[in-house]
Amino acid sequence: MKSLKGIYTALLTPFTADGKIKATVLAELVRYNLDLGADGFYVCGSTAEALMLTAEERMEIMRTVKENAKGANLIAHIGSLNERDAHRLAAYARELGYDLISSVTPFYYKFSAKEIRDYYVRLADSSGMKMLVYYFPAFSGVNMGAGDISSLLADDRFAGIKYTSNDFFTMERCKTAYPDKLVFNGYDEMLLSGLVMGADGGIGSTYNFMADKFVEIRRLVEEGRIDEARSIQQEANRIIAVLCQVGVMQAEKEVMNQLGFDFGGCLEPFAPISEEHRALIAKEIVPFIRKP
Ligand code: MN9
Repeated sequence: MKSLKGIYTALLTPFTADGKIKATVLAELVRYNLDLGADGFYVCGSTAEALMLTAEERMEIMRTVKENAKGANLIAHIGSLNERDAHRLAAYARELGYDLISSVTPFYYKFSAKEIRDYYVRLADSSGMKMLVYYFPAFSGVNMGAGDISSLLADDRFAGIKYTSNDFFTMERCKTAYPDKLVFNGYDEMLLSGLVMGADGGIGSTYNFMADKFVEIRRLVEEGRIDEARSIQQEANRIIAVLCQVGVMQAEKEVMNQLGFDFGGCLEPFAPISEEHRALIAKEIVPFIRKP
């Protein structure tokens, strides 16, 4: 049974000016991340702008990544408020041979804990795939305590959780209660914190061009070399601070463009990046990133 622990890039999606997916550039991104040492890919998540895409577009991304991932671990985010689409995408993930499916907690309509649990159970049962809960309260507006999360992790259908929160007390309580379940740290700027509290790895958007840094942080933590790990986290965080100043998604795509990928920009409603921000990225980020 292969390990699903490790560093997973939450892949960005390259688009043409009229919003079509650039499959060849996405394939180049996958190969670049394999060279950076990524253990796997989190496909069609927030970072991919997947919630702004059709089911067919998401299937094209899932297929393109599978064709180029060279056996790396694959997790498909199949979540949607259109649960019919979510079931179609979950079935497609199984057909392609993905390792896990994942979904953001159903949002907007303030669903109850039981409605959220039943949503996950239906998707796992209909696809026969194990589910990785995507917990991102800052974006979804759905807050769960250790009790709610534990009621999910107690069930065999759940492989674990992508935990994008700075509440490391709750993370530690869940990991201690369910040591065999996967817990992935979701905020890249806090990977070291998550790892020392028991996370099995990380899933992140800045990994698209910094996976090598995060692979090294995880290796150093495993060797107990915390001070060295912290130095690399500080290096990554200086870059992440600039990304946050610009707008994470728009900035990340501009980094890819300046690294030589014909990546394009974000889909509307995201605003295009300014010339001032392009210059800031050229000065403060790209010189410190490993070139393809
Ligand atoms: O899980 C990720 N972001 C998105 C949260 O999914 C959009 C992170 O990788 C952040 O982008 C990163 C920078 O704040 O930690």
